[in-house]
Amino acid sequence: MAAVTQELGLDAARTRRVADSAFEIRMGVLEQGEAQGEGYVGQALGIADVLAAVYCDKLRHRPEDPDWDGRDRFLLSIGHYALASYAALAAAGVIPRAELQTYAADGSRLPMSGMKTYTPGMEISGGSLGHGLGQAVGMALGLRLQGRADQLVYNLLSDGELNEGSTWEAAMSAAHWNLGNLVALVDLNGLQADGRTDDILRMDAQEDRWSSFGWHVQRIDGNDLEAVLTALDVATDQAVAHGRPHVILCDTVLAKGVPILEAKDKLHFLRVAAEEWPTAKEQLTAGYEENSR
Ligand SMILES: Cc1ncc(C[n+]2csc(CCOP(=O)(O)OP(=O)(O)O)c2C)c(N)n1
Ligand SMILES: [Mg+2]
Repeated sequence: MAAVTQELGLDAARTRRVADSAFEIRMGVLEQGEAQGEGYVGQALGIADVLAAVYCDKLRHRPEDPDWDGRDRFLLSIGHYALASYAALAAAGVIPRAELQTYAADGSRLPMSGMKTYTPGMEISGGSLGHGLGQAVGMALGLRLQGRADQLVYNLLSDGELNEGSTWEAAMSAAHWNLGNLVALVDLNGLQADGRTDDILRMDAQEDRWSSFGWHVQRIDGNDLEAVLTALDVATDQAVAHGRPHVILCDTVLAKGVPILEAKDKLHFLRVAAEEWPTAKEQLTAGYEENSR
């Protein structure tokens, strides 16, 4: 990793720090899955590198004051990815790590689908797909109207949400309003609830689609931390009050980093036998140590 980092001009200590956070996020995802015996674990492991780069490097926020007015916004439109956000919020110090044990339990602040009113640091409620980008457009425009376009709005959406007309209405609006302070991150994990994304509604030429809607487009391997950091740097360096909105299309691998889970089918929602969780954690740790050498 060090050689590639140098070649890209990234600071090695920075990449290492974010890689540590990605490991912490993945472990937090497994801890939540184990506590509940099930959950949307596959997509959370897949998007962990992107969330580590956003929450533990790029996002301007104050962990001890999640409602700080000067913060950047991170909107999770895919409510079912909430355990990924919770693990990221714990890694960023917004919620206590031990609280991850309460994932999806009665009375918990960490419901199975992300809710603004329950969890510190959650900007919107998810669950009904296809609404996140529209809300992000409203927030980015609102911040600009208040003269605060230096505060960025990030929105993580899924490839399933690209089937929603509302996503493309929002994409058109963002370009119409020249929202250069908006960064959309799309998790292209190739899967939806009922099958492969390509089988349900064709998803080809994503770069061309976004670009024809007026967006600045980058497509990356979303599990390559250097690529993620570089793409985010490019997007945020070019973030301006009036300009093209940015989309980073992230190809990710479901259950990345945990071979026994990667090998499963029905990865949209995983039920895992109690005895498999310790193996999953061991595999995650072994892979991380291997990559850290
Ligand atoms: C408007 C709306 N339609 C349908 C659903 C049901 N639903 C929940 S998750 C999901 C899959 C969406 O695709 P994606 O987020 O890409 O799935 P994943 O990658 O997590 O498997 C669907 C259709 C929903 N929550 N909201
Ligand atoms: Mg998907």
